[in-house]
Amino acid sequence: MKNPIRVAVTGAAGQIGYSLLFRIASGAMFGPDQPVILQLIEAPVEKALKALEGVVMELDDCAFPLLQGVVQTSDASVGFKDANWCLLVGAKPRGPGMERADLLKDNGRIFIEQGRIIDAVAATDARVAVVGNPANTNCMIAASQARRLPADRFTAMVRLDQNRARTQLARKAGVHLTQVRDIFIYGNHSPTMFPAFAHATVSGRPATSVITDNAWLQGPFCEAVGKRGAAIIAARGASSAASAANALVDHVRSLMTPGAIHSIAVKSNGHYGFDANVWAGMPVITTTPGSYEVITGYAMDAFAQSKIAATNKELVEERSFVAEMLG
Ligand code: NAX
Repeated sequence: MKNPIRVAVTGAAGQIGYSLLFRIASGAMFGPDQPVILQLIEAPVEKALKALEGVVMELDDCAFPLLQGVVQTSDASVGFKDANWCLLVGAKPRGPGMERADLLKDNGRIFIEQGRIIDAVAATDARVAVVGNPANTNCMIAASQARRLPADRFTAMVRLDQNRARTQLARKAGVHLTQVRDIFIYGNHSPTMFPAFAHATVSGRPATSVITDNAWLQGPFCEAVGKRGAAIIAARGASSAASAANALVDHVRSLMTPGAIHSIAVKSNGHYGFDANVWAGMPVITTTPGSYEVITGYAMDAFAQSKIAATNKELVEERSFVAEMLG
């Protein structure tokens, strides 16, 4: 029997948590022979903690063979203790009439605190994946607090956007989505993100030679991927949850699979013209479990450069709203 992986999850009683925890405990994230211990962190709010109790009762009732323990707490220093993976799903939602700058600052305070505590108490090999919005900037903020853990351990999720883009291309081309490869997301997890269709392939051929409607690729395709979250809210009356949880399973599983090529938001280091020190979506290849290298070789045409410039501008602006918090 392998040693269990300790997985800390914030926002564990929320919508995404409710789809996510059962998949982690069933082996979908780390594999069918990898035991896990779930360390579930909720806000210190009675309703949330009560809901978490119910979720833990349901985890008990699943009798998952791989689940070796569950911690439930509102104390982040207990929840992140010795965690190998820290999945930061909980965040403050945007309230009615709330300015984007205020949302960034409110979440900034949460992610400063969580980044500091993770750096102090998580396992030496800890990896952090941020889902709570604004995910890229929250990730940058958490990483800013790390002294022990290197910045490349902090990633944010753009995999839902990659999965959405893959399905849209497959539909347009009239093929099964497994025929679509190498579609990567650049920039912010927001409507400014850029799904770089020029590098994608469909059935082994360049996507642009299979889908020759360039106006569709540049317009409705990019827009549909960027605004898919809003379309789901309009249809379902609630934001994406099961698909977001599924994307996080994909994000972590790809990061644990050497050779996997996928999109994650990482510290830019100036790649593809992104400002150094913002966290931007880009393609990576997993090298060893949990580690990756950015794939830097994709050429960007004028259209792609303009899309990257726009999403970079938004990331730089988000950073400026919280600059004084970063220390
Ligand atoms: P919910 O509002 O259902 O759940 C969030 C949970 O987080 C709540 O239970 C709340 O009590 C908890 N929480 C708040 N502050 C906390 C803190 N400081 N510590 C621990 N827990 C805390 O939201 P849900 O639908 O689950 O979405 C969670 C986050 O994911 C949101 O920020 C949402 O915007 C974001 N999303 C990100 C996506 C992505 O692709 N990166 C897609 C889906 C989703 O919209």
